[in-house]
Amino acid sequence: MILYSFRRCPWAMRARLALRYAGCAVEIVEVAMKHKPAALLALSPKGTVPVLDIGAAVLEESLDIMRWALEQHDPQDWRLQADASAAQHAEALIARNDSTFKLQVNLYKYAERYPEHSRAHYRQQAEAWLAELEQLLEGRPYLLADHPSLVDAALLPLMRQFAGVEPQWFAEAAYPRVRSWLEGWLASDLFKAVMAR
Ligand SMILES: N[C@@H](CCC(=O)N[C@@H](CS)C(=O)NCC(=O)O)C(=O)O
Repeated sequence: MILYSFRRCPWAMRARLALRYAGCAVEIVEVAMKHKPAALLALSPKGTVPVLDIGAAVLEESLDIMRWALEQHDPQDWRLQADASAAQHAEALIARNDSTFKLQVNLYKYAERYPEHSRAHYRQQAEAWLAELEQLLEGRPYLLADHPSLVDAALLPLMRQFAGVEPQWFAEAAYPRVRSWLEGWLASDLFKAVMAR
């Protein structure tokens, strides 16, 4: 199996996290985004990464890749099969992360391209999401359970990107649980392994 990936892409990151957690043996091909390999475009003309070629099928969305990986092996119940309402909540959070928060991070990170408002304004817009996650982390180390799950892995790469825009602001912001949740993931063997060069 081949995963077409780009090391710093948040969507590729979360696909690699799930594949590695599930112990799937994949060959990772690092794509030069300005020179996408013909083999990738032949499999997936839309030209985004990650793309997973499993032989019988091609998965072109990071979330599909994550779900496929967890179907292979899910020793810590990342799918939250033991708690149906948490699993539903996970879907809703991931959907908002991938739509609203993604747009907010884009505006915040590239504020100079959207001069209608200041970077601080775009950051404030995104803060509602941080406040919501902060509440979820009250009394537990992960977003929806006492153990890591799909939603943590799906959300953390974009939060990492958000935190990296103004690291000093993030370090001092009123979201200590989000900060330690993120720091814990970034320091984990799993995350380090998927970011290794
Ligand atoms: N919804 C897609 C998003 C993937 C995506 O947008 N990846 C970016 C890189 S971070 C990409 O490949 N963009 C195409 C390009 O830059 O040419 C997924 O979750 O897999």
